[in-house]
Amino acid sequence: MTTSSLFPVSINQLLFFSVQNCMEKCAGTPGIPGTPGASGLPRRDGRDGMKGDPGPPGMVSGPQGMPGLPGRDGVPAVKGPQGEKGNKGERGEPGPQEKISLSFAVLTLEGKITEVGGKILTTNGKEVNFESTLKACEHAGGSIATPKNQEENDAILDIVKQFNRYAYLGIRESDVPGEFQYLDGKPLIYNNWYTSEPNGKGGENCVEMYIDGSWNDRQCDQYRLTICEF
Ligand SMILES: [Ca+2]
Repeated sequence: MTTSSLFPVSINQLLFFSVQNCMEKCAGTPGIPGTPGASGLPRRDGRDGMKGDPGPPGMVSGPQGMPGLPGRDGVPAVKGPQGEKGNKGERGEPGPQEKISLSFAVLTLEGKITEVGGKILTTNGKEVNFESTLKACEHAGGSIATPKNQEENDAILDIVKQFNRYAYLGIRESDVPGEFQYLDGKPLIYNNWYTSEPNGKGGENCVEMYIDGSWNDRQCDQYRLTICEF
């Protein structure tokens, strides 16, 4: 007996059957992945592309920029013209000397003081005898009015006429009757005797001025306007 006799199908049929069955029912384990292939050689650059469209407009710079640095100093200004003169201030209080000058000016305006040739003539308005006149003027720091020229005589006359009173002069009869002299004994260098004066001949030792400026020898005990010179 042979193998063929024992099995109804041949071996080839079994193998075929076995492979076919395995392809349909028996999956195998996956194989190991192969290694990556090497990179290819670089290609040459392509040709330039077409020009693109223009981009959108840029942003306009905003208003809130950073403040700039301070500017440099300007050119110095030229000095302007001088302003107008201000109003005069109020007059201050007069000083001692100014008070004297002011008093003098007031008295001059009132005719109580007359200045002539550097000599000042004034009166206190009182009528006293000759001796009292001498004392009053000396007490004031002056002396009795003594005209030594026409100008001074006129100045004394102004006061006499203003008060309408006669006034004794600084002239006195000397030891020689009828001869008059200054109080210091010096001879007269000027006179203005009224007509027929002096006529006292030793009885009228003093001299008075009339209201026309002329002179008359007269007793010394009369009350006459006190006029002093300084
Ligand atoms: Ca006389």
